[in-house]
Amino acid sequence: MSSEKRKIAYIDGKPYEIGPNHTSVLNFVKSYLGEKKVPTLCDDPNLAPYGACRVCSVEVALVKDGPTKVVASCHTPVGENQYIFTNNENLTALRKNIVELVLTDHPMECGTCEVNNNCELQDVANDLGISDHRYNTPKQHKGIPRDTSHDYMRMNLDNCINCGRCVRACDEIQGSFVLTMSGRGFESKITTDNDALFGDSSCVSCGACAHTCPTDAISDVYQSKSVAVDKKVRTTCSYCGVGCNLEASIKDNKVVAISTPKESEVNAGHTCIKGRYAFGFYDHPDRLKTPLIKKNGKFEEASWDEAYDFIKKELNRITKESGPDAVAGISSARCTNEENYVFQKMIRAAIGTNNIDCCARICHSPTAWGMQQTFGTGAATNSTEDIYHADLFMVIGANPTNAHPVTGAKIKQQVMKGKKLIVLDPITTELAKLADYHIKLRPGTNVAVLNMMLHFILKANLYDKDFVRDRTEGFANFIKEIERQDMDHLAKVAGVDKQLVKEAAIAYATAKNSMEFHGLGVTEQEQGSKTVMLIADLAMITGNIGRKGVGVNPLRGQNNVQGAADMGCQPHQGAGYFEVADEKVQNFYTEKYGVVHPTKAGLKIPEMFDGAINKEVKAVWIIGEDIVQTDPNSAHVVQAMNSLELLVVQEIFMSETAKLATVVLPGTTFLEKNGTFTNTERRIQRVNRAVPPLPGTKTDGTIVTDMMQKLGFDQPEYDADQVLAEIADIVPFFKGVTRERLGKMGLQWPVQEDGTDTQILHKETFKLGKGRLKNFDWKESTEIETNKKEYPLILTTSRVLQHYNAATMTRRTSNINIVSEDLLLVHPNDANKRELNTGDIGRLYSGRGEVALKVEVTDKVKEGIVFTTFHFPEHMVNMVTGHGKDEETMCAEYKVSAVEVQKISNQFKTEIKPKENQAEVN
Ligand SMILES: Nc1nc2c(c(=O)[nH]1)N[C@H]1C(S)=C(S)[C@@H](COP(=O)(O)OP(=O)(O)OC[C@H]3O[C@@H](n4cnc5c(=O)[nH]c(N)nc54)[C@H](O)[C@@H]3O)O[C@H]1N2
Ligand SMILES: Nc1nc2c(c(=O)[nH]1)N[C@H]1C(S)=C(S)[C@@H](COP(=O)(O)OP(=O)(O)OC[C@H]3O[C@@H](n4cnc5c(=O)[nH]c(N)nc54)[C@H](O)[C@@H]3O)O[C@H]1N2
Ligand SMILES: [Mo]
Repeated sequence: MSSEKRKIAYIDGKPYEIGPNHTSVLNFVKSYLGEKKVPTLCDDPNLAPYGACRVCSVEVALVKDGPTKVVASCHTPVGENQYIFTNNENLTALRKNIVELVLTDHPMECGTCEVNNNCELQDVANDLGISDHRYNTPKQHKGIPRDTSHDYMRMNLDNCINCGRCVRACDEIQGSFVLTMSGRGFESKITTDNDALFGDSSCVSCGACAHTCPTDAISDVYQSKSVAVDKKVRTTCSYCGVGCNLEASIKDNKVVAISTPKESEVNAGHTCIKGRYAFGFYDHPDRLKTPLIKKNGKFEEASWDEAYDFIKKELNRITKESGPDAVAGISSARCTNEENYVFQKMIRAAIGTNNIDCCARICHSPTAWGMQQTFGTGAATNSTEDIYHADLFMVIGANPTNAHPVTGAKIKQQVMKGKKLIVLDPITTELAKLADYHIKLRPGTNVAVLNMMLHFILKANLYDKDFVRDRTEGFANFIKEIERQDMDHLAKVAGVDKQLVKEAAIAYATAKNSMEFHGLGVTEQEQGSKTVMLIADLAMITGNIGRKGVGVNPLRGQNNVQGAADMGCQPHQGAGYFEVADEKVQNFYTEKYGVVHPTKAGLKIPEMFDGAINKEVKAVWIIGEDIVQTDPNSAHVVQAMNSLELLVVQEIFMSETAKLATVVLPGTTFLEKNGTFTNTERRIQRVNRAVPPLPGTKTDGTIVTDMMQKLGFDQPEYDADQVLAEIADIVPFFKGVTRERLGKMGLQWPVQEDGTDTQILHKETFKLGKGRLKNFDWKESTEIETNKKEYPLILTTSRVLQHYNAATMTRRTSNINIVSEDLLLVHPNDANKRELNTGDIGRLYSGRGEVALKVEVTDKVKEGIVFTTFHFPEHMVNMVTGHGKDEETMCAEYKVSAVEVQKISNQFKTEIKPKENQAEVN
């Protein structure tokens, strides 16, 4: 029992206990007596208390029967022995008068309230018994023209009551500072930065302003508060690994809008342009709606049975002729856990090969592998919520304000409040601009800079002796190897300032809680796994692991890439990360699946491509991954796919890969399916069907299960809950997971049998017992070593906020109006040498291929580096990227390609064909 004294305050005469989350009188009252007990207007629980409108006024006495004072409850702290009075004649009169004054400026005929009774202002007015305008003063906002310039929001300032919630949401949640209140008194109104039209402002379209607006003065184009809907379905976003909780509004069986639920652990009511607005792809006319079989080079429509029978016949033929290892599967990190689970089961148990992989291979496989070597578990050690408990952030090779926008915004907010930030990135990202230490290293030199940081910490004797002694092994050798590193040499190769690295290292080591995040700038490198292990070293020698506000935290990419690997979509590990090379493991799966488990090691994605070209792999089945556009060296991928006898592609759109398929099977989007996704902080969250599958399509889990049955495997009819139960039986860290237990907020694995989940890993001990300190020397990338003479620039590729990977989805939404092409960023000095100006078309080429891109000259990139994205098939940037890969996991080296750029006068079309000399240079 806690010995702490319980603190009590009184609401309307009754005692209530003050809890740790009761910061204001308002949230104290609301938590016990409901939302409606005290009316509010300018308050939003996700924003700092503002105290402007005073509609939430209450009376407070400090002693029983003592004199009372009227206070704004939203920004008055609740205190012990306060006597709070929420309702009396005085208060009603005061509130009524305030709202009547507010209404002076709000047109009674605005209309929102009549349709859906969904206007907060109207609700408050109704509750207070106000039915008409009392004051007849001129309406200050009358006649301000509607601003319809934005793709996703409307501004109708006629309705505005100057509560400032939109401005505060933009500042305090998103951190974009786009909206301001301009003018004074009666003249004051909301404007955008530079007084631009909303659509021309620097708005990032997160929608936080529309979401908080109490009157529809700013509203979503899709979700005006005045439109009545049939129902709202809570689900989880299918873009990035943040895993935002969303609420889909449904009318006539169509998704008409997406918003965020009030309660959400992950995103607290926030989300980004993609989660909130980029859902229009789901019923886009381009959706695949019937199975297709290619005959004589042309797709012909087929029934599901025809397609299944065709595949069955071909698979049987191929496995009979060449054995099951001539078949391979690539699973989708966009699909649910249940779908990934049944797919790997089909490949392993119904077909009989370990040739199964997923996009983690080209994304965070070095993270999973590297962390397994050092800690024993290859997943984020902490929770996103820990951001609030950290004192310093170190962001290495990640651009979260673009790629994980809700997490990025949270970090940004904390940094603006004074927490320290170290960024290692060759690009001046949005976070880099705010960083105390921006180490603008050359791509491919993370190992050099991390060795420097470790060296400076050890030399300054700033390591955590207790942690090193009690929780790690290998320190004696480690310190010797790190101390011998040559700082001047490493600073030179990385192109960084030694002093800056030293200061950053000391800041990381001396902050109370240092929290690390990393992304693809770490993993998509030849020394990717090594970098991950050095990051783990840094956390271990400074004791930044195993408690709140610290840790090693990969920002996993896809919505369910964590889950795809957890479910066994990797060649070397089955569901639950059991090594399939181990005989005991094979016996375990044999018993569970009821068929003999394959013993031969499976192929990784790049090995599947080589196998296809060598005719060892004859059939590939791909679910939701556009390898032609997104894997490196597109021409090589195309060659591999064209070498196959059977290519099955399960897709929602005719992607570049689907075009090469023998059979295309139309799957469904996340809005049409049930199941679970696991986000970057190991949180398993529910995906709930919002609308039925489009006619002609089937959920991906159903397709795979149908096929298993066709192949004669005894798999029950697809039901996501039943599959989840099977997963819980096999995967130890899912032991206590059931759909009911996941509830609204989900659970973070490992989940014990009784349903207890885990926010922080490695608290007392590592899975390996002691953490393993490992050291590595920096080595120049082979890609650079081999090609730098002919191709002196280094290309690094990444993403923009508005588009998502192959962008099959985001290109089919209004996001295309905001960004419609991949741009090539070139440093002014490099541009000068090549007579390139902003707006010119540059020919970007390497030993693999060439593409044409519009150039932007900018010092955002380091000299010698060019930067672009890979979202548009018209550009096909991966024509240029190469076969460099992480030495341990084969993760593609997308962050380092040797290239050259040349000005060209006419735009030429990118063609997917290999350069003749390709064989020598890749
Ligand atoms: N809007 C949007 N969001 C996405 C995606 C998307 O396509 N669009 N994709 C999702 C996916 S699959 C993933 S994996 C994540 C990826 O998200 P992130 O991990 O943030 O990946 P990137 O933006 O590709 O690269 C991160 C940063 O690495 C830097 N970098 C390049 N080379 C180096 C280097 O040698 N060292 C260091 N330290 N940094 C380097 C780049 O400049 C870039 O700023 O995003 C997910 N979210
Ligand atoms: N140059 C360069 N290339 C890169 C990267 C880079 O940084 N630079 N990053 C790499 C990384 S980290 C990754 S993860 C990969 C991502 O590469 P992909 O996984 O190929 O990218 P996505 O666009 O996410 O593609 C998924 C495909 O799934 C389909 N899809 C979406 N939802 C569903 C569904 O529910 N069911 C089915 N059946 N299909 C669905 C979409 O239409 C899309 O075609 O790209 C890699 N490529
Ligand atoms: Mo990724």
